[in-house]
Amino acid sequence: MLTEEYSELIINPLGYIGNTILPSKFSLNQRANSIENKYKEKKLIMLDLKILSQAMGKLEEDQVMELLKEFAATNPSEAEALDAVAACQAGMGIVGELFETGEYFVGDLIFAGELLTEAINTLKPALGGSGSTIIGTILLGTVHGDLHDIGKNIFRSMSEAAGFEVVDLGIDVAIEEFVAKAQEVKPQIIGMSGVLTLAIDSMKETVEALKAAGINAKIIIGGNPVTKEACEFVGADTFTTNAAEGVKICQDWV
Ligand code: B12
Repeated sequence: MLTEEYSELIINPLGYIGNTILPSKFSLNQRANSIENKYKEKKLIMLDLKILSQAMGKLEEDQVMELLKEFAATNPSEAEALDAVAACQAGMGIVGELFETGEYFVGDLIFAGELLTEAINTLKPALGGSGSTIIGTILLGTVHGDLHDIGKNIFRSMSEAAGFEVVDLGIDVAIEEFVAKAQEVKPQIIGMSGVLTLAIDSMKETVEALKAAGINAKIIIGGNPVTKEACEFVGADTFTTNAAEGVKICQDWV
């Protein structure tokens, strides 16, 4: 896994290679070259996830894009790209905190959303190509009252790459729209996204309406505020705050 080996290397950036300390007779250059070779050997990349999160939190567009373009050029694996997505997500946590403390304003949230979309687009090639065989259909949308869609879009891209056909209803999706589309496309799975606290109530209302209409698709909810308790309250089958985990669950369901 990238993160473990990578953290070894960032904790000890020059003197160590994995658990091996290079004897001091080696010059700094030799040490640096050996580290570079070690990266090459293990197909590791010189992406500092902590610096990426911080740059994202500080909304340093040039730094974020430079880091990610260099990273994408190394042809990272999907797991490595997911580590980078998680680092970007952590950066959004910093943005959220600075918004709450009054240092950032709505304009900064808008910019953060644009920067995150740009960042994820750079990582998309590594997040999997589109599957040729359709393994199932997912009806997806951000629930009513909520306009956030970056996490939903990540889940959509990854589900499509895994072979799902995704019918994406977009953002602020009315309950009736979920119900009507579910009756029309008869998906095996319904995915609901939301990052506002109020999204949990919207999810509950939507799930109740779907059940009342006799729709028996599996229901998965995702987004920052979802928890086990929220899932029970909503009446969904499961929940996750991680798109990759969500895709695995959906694969197990079909
Ligand atoms: C960017 C952003 C915006 C952008 C959104 C742009 C866009 N196109 O989405 C804009 C500027 C529009 C915005 C608006 C607002 N925002 Co805003 N926003 C954010 C911010 C900084 C990042 C959100 C984000 O994209 N996170 C990164 C993604 C990748 O994470 P994620 O959504 O959790 O998704 C991951 C998983 O959860 C999962 N996933 C997501 N969905 C699904 C679905 C399924 C089915 C599955 C399986 C998985 C899955 O996959 C993803 C990858 O792993 C957050 C701060 C934060 N900490 O999150 C605030 C935040 C969510 N916003 C907040 C607020 C208050 C607002 C506004 C009310 C501000 C205002 N005064 O106008 C408005 C609300 C508008 C509305 N009605 O929705 C608050 C919410 C507070 C609350 N508790 O409700 C937050 C938490 C900031 C804060 N700390 O105060 N925002």
